[in-house]
Amino acid sequence: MYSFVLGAVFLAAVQVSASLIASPDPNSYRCPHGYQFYSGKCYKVVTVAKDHAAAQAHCESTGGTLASPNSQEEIDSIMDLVGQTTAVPDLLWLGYKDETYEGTFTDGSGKVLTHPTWSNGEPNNCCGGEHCLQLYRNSGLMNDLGCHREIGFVCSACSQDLSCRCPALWHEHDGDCYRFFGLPRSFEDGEANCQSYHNAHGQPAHLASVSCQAENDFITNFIAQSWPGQGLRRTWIGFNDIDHEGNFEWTDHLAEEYTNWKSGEPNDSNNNEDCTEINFEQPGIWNDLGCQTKQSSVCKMPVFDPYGACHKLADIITHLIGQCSAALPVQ
Ligand SMILES: *[C@@H]1O[C@H](CO)[C@@H](O)[C@H](O)[C@H]1NC(C)=O
Ligand SMILES: [Ca+2]
Ligand SMILES: [Ca+2]
Ligand SMILES: [Ca+2]
Ligand SMILES: [Ca+2]
Repeated sequence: MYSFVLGAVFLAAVQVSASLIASPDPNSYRCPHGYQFYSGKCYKVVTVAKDHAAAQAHCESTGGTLASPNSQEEIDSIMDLVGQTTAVPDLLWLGYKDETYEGTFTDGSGKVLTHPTWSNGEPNNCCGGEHCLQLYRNSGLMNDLGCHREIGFVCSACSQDLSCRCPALWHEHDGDCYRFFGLPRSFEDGEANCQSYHNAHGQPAHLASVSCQAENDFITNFIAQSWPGQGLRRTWIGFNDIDHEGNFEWTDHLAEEYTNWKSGEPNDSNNNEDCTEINFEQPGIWNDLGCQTKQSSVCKMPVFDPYGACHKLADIITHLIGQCSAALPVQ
């Protein structure tokens, strides 16, 4: 009897979740104000003409970023929304730029454009330099255009659903969100900068921890991609022995044994090296260094997962009837 009741509750829960996934109520997705949920993300087509920097600032001030589609599917979504909007200018900004490394278009999170749909003869870096990516309203094809031009644009933002789990400009990889910051900062300032960001659970970012070789490889490539053409970027990660000399700990309290020190490191040179950098002399290699050194930093936070706080079936049921959602603050 008891197991029958439990079974019925289980089935009901499965049915409720299946119906939620199959026919989502658009209002159940939490998009920033003014954004429209479409095919897994939130979008906003802006018809007021702005230059690229002002367009990006507008998107950021409304909780998103300039849209940076990287699949035909996402371009199709954007074209659908553009088609449903009136008075859209012929030219629209997307988020990619190649001003850092000519010919390589990246968005603000370091994501490289890998599936461009260039218009014939583009990108041509015409007329003394064109470094911003523009979409044609009618064809959905791309062109590089001077960033100062004032045209329409498309913002996108994360909806707090299962498909879009990192904040704007953060890169999702294997259950975490990463972001590279090129502005030179001390270890402490780098960590404080990371902690000024959080996911929709309210969990803050920290300087990245590294749990295994695969993650070390990912972070190494991510740094290289985020700043293409700039050589090896020595970058803070979260490992430090500030509290107890010789006893290294992660700022996010990760408890894993993995390290990737250069041989002879950590050497606590001049009794004054308590913080860890990656990319010391060779890609991916660690060194301890004085914490006041100012250099790049890489941050990491767990992805937002609406069910992550609710692993147990009972918790999922509670979530579905609305109580658990109190633990999931709207961003
Ligand atoms: C100790 O590490 C520093 C880098 O933090 C390096 O410049 C120095 O050469 C190392 N010292 C020795 C003796 O290996
Ligand atoms: Ca260019
Ligand atoms: Ca062009
Ligand atoms: Ca030390
Ligand atoms: Ca050292």
